[in-house]
Amino acid sequence: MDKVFIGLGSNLSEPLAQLKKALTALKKINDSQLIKVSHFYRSLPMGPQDQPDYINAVAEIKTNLSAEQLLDTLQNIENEQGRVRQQRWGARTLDLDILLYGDDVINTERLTVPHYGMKERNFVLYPLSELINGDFKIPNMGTMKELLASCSIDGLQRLDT
Ligand code: ROI
Repeated sequence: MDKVFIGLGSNLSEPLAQLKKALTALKKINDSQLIKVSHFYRSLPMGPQDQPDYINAVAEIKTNLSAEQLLDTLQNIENEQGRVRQQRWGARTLDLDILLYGDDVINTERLTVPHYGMKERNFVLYPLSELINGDFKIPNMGTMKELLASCSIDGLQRLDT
């Protein structure tokens, strides 16, 4: 089985409830197991500022699905939770991103893994750092520790839920 990390984000229609519902859906994915979930974080929007704050988290799963099969499954979950694809960088009900898929490097039309934006995104790196240790090498990006050291925690607030 491959160890996979998934980024969750929402800033519409009760974001906290959206993430909880998404985690319930992640538990039910075929040939997979939900292993761990980070704390939830409140984060300032990256992109246009005239949108609500986000709630973000990262989940670890183990899966026998291929990356493409997993992507299909995650897109189904997004769609079931009313995802509409609006403008790039705009508000969204639910985003589920494959951050890491084992130590695979994937560059296809549909998928870029490790996720291209993760090193600039504190709302990805900080929750992810709860689940993997500092010496872990993210393919093509460096260690978790190095990435954290060059990513400001500004605008990110860990929640107690
Ligand atoms: N900003 C934050 N804080 N969290 C997100 O999950 C998020 N997702 C996005 C964009 C629009 C880039 N901004 C975000 O897709």
